[in-house]
Amino acid sequence: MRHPDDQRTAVDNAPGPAPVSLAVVIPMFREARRIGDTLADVIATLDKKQIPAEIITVDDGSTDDTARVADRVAAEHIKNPARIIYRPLRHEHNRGKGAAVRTGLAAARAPWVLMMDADNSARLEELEKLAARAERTGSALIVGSRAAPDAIVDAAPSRKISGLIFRAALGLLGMGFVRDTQCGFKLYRRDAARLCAEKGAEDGFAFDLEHIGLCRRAGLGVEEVGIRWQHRDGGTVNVFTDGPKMLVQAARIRHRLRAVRPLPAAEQPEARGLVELKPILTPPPTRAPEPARPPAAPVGAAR
Ligand SMILES: Nc1nc2c(ncn2[C@@H]2O[C@H](COP(=O)(O)OP(=O)(O)OP(=O)(O)O)[C@@H](O)[C@H]2O)c(=O)[nH]1
Ligand SMILES: [Mg+2]
Repeated sequence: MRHPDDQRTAVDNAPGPAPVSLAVVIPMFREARRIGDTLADVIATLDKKQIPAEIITVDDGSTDDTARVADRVAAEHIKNPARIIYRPLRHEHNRGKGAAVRTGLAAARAPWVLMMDADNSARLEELEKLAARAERTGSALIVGSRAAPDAIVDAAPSRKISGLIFRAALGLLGMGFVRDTQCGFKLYRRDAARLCAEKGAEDGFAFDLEHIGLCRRAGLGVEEVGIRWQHRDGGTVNVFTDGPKMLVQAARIRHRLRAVRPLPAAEQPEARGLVELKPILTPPPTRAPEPARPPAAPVGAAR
């Protein structure tokens, strides 16, 4: 069932198709201290790679200065608002990361949507690895991973161990779809984004698991790609309280996923016209080399 807030927040002032290749969705809850640097880095990276993009921030009912900081940094750093479109969305009340990501996915108009955490633990630089895998495999959901063999992770051992425990528990539930379901860095093709926005129901931190399960069951293809991850202090996930809650959510998700059927071929045509990956894969043209200068006169030759 749709939350009454969904309508208000999923529709903003920019309906219709946008001339963008990528949407970057950032869920935020009390991120006033961390979102500024993240947003500045996202904008700089989009500029460097010359990717036309919309940045969709979803403030999940924060009571601090999150929205104001994000607005200020966007206004200061976006130099070309036709190429980088800033779309701030907001939930009146805190509903959870899963609900915020759904709002962002529903609002996105780009052919590809990157969901990333507000603390920049995985930088937008990592997008290329995910896009390359999407191009190679034709899969619709590419999940960044801290547990793939080629991942480069800087995090406390306790954090890694809790990740392993969660993964083992998911295995027991028959939900070990990928090594790292929970990483806050995932690339959705538009059809996958729509499916998750429409069929996803999990508001809490386990929503990632539901998205992976939905895309798998719908036959859209899910891939896992190792990324560089830098743990940042100031996080909100508490492994002791949120861990058990997430396992309850996982069991609920498993139950709901049983009802999901593969998408009939007629509902998958987006997949064919959607592989507009070039703009996010191809590096921008490098500047033409400067014309060769005439050789410098030997020292002391023209006195
Ligand atoms: N919308 C929403 N987002 C949240 C909520 N809690 C956390 N987030 C967002 O979820 C993302 C990840 O949260 P973090 O606080 O970084 O989590 P963490 O404790 O660092 O855990 P890891 O990043 O997995 O190591 C950030 O973008 C947060 O702003 C919430 O209640 N609602
Ligand atoms: Mg974090």
